Amino acid sequence: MGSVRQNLIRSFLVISVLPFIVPVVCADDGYRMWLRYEQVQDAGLLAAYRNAISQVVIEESSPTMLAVKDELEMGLEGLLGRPVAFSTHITGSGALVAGTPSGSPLVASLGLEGRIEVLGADGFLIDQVTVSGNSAVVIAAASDIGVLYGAFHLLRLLQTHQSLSSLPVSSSPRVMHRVVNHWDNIRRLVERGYAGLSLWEWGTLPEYRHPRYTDYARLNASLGINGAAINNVNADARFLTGQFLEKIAVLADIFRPWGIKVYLSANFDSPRIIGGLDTADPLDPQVIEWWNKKAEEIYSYIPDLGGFLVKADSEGQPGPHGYGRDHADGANMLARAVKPFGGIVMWRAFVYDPGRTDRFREAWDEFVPLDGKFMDNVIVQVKNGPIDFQPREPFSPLFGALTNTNTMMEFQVTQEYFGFGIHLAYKGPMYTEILNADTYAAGEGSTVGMILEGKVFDYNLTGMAGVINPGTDRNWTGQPFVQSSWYAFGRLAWDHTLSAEALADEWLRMTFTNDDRFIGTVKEIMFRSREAAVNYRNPLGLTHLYAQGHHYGPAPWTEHHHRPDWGAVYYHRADEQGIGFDRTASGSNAVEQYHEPVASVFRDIERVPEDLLLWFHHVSWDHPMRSGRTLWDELVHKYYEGVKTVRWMQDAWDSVGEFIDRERYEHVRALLKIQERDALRWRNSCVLYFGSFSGKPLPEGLEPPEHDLEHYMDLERIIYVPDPWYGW
Ligand code: BDP
Repeated sequence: MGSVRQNLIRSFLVISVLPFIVPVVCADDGYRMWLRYEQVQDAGLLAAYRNAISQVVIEESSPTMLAVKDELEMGLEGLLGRPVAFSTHITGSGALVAGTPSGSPLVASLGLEGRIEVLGADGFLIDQVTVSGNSAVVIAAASDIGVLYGAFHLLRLLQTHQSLSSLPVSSSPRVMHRVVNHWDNIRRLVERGYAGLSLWEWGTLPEYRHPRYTDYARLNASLGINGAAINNVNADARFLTGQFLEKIAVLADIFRPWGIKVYLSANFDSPRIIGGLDTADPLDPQVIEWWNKKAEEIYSYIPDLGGFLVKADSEGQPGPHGYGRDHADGANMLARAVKPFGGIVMWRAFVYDPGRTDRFREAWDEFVPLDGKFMDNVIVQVKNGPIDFQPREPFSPLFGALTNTNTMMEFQVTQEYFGFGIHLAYKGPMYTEILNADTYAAGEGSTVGMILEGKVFDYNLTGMAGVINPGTDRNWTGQPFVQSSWYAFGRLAWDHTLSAEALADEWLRMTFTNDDRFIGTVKEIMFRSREAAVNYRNPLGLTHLYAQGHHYGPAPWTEHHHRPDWGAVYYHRADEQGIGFDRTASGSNAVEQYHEPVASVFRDIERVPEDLLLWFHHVSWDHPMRSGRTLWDELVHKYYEGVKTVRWMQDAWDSVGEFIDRERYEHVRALLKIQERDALRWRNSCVLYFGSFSGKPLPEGLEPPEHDLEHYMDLERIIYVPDPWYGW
């Protein structure tokens, strides 16, 4: 974090000559993300914090406790605007004590064991205590990692200007495996990444330990993330060879003190590709033996590898089907190989074959018959919706259907379907919409979040994964607000009951400023941004109208003859009568995959939520909507509303420029301009194209599209696609 010290010195100089409360706006390139640790500007709070914490007492010296020490040192010095003394014993009032009862006699003497035990290994407690007449704040946990999470939480309280009188706080994670997934390739191009090259420098590892690796681990650990699958699920088998394992082992060493385990995406055909066998049949003894040996070798490099992540029999990736076997055969073979080392297998359920009736149905149809057949160190990783990370999908019906198979969530943080590294689209509300959805799998209250937590079915492994996009861009994510979705994902993986609003608030305070004038406006921008993204692309339950391949601009006209489910017309099914995909009994009947009463609600055109309408019904253009408009008019209005919101976002952002640094202000401002251009193109393309079916005019009072449909169809070929991985 090279610029931290410089910024601190600058802030200190300004603060020492001016009275408190003068906004200090320093240059910021976004590198520090939400761990900025700028000095607290509120004079009263600053004094209270300085009073409460004037020294830090840490008795333990494990690598993780050294990480705790480093983080507290940097964080407190920044926030309090002065160095804080570190020692192994209390010298007076105002101590911050951090440790575990088993490693710190001081923490053990506080009699907190009972309160700590109930929090589990990763949980923490922060409280005010008195030690020999001195008041102190204690961060206590059963493990060093728990202390680390507590330290980050305390720093977050200070960063967001919380009063310490709200102590005690205690917290523990609701799921076990809180994992980020990288879609990074050996060539360092990041699939759907949009923020530079892969963070992992294969050319200089294992010798060079780029400082960014540690900062990456800190950022994730601050959220409670405890796993990172470092390579693309479209996996290159060479990652499993010694040449790369040696490099990956160094990453694992760097991440370990921060509580982050490395996972590897494994290519199912590795025994053939790098092993010299002529089959990868999961029941073939030679193949089994190959994987057992391979696991042994991998664990000799990385003794605490988390395990494998596998995309099999999906979009051209090899898998057990190629050998006449099923997903359970494939997953269990790998699970047996890693079991002796404590590893697990995250087996993805993102599967769909060409030519079946309805892509929506396929994951459920393939996995439900296998329920109960997976080993207990397998966890099936399911995308939030039945299709593919679209701006709005109903929850995947697999949540609630796998009663005897560990099931985890896969969210996407990177903006594959949300405008890449350019558009502003905070995904927090999308995540909570899914997590809070009630599946009714075991009666009312069986929300997706409760299922993930293992509260509905008896899962022995629980987890949540997020596909993140950091790359070599100085601010890690390209569009700065992608950081907010990463933040929200990580915090929700810790506790799915948190609200997207509270998380936006926290993130803004930590990432930009605590000035309420800024927070109020920008929180609203964030909140409206997701719905805008839905509205200008695919409102009312339309989906996947993207140009195929890169998924940036609109191409609702695309037909794919070999893979109909890779063309947009497959999804919207517009004709002269109406639009939408009939998934009721008269169509694919995918609604039957949901429990009651969800199935009945989705199947009923009068009761289905309107924002999911066209996911489940082919609806006549004249269908009356709740607004009193016809479906056609409503659809067009939604498209126009999307653009209007983006224009509002631009104005709102302009109005708060004075509260933050120029760099990030101007960056976002420029990106919003591009977003407006793109939103217009989406709106005009879709309205003109669908109008060619409905034959209806634009509702009165709306500005007509500037060009005709042919013009917008041409743009699909002409306009540069900002994604080096895709290759334009
Ligand atoms: C799709 C992406 C593709 C991924 C795939 C997956 O377009 O790049 O490989 O998901 O999740 O959304 O496997």
